[in-house]
Amino acid sequence: MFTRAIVRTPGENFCDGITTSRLGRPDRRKTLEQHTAYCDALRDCGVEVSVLTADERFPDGCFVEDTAVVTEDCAVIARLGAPERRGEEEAIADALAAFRPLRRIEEPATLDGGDVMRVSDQFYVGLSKRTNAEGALQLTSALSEHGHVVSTIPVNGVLHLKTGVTFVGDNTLVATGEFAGRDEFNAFCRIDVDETAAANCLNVNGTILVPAGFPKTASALRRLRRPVIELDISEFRKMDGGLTCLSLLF
Ligand code: CIR
Repeated sequence: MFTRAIVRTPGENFCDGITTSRLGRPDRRKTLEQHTAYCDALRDCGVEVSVLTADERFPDGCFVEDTAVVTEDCAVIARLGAPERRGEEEAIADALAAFRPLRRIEEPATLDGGDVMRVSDQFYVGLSKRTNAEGALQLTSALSEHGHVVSTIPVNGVLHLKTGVTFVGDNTLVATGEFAGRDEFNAFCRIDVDETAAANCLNVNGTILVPAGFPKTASALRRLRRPVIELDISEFRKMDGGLTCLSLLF
């Protein structure tokens, strides 16, 4: 069960962050409304939400997931793969220090939390443009001390591993594109979706948050007989972000 979340309010310059999408510029008012609705949904799932203020040095700072990997034993502070995002992790490390002993990913390693998918004691780490093999190795060293197992998965066509595949509980993965039908995931029940932006779902204490606008994925998830909340995150998608990216849950 998650009891806490850390999120960060999108800054005035959110639209100056990194993006490959061609969906246009985020609207400031809608961005803030969607962020507030996201925080409310986390609270509805029983999570106490700490909202950090924006830091205008970091337009991508609201995508806090990338800055750390938090387990019940420790918080591993990331060294972000995009050089212009480095530094975002410091405010997060300060916030997490109250709750967990900190470990750090050190140069030359890079690691973004969006590349780390946890399934119980198993961690899948995507080797992507943002996360390198040394990053996976250093994460393995930090987590294996606590009995966790880490394996790597190549990521080619999307930003992060969890852009294309997420674990929603009940031994079930939601997967799209290069991750649908992948051998490494044969042991799971699978919801393979062709709505590519819909695979980034978030399981919060048994409730599944799914991005709004993807009816096939939402109805496949409802068949799991678990509560499903659809959240509009159109403005975050414009900056390549999804549901998991917006919080650190622990
Ligand atoms: C970036 O390119 O780093 C941000 N604009 C989006 C990060 C999204 N984070 C995530 O998928 N975990």
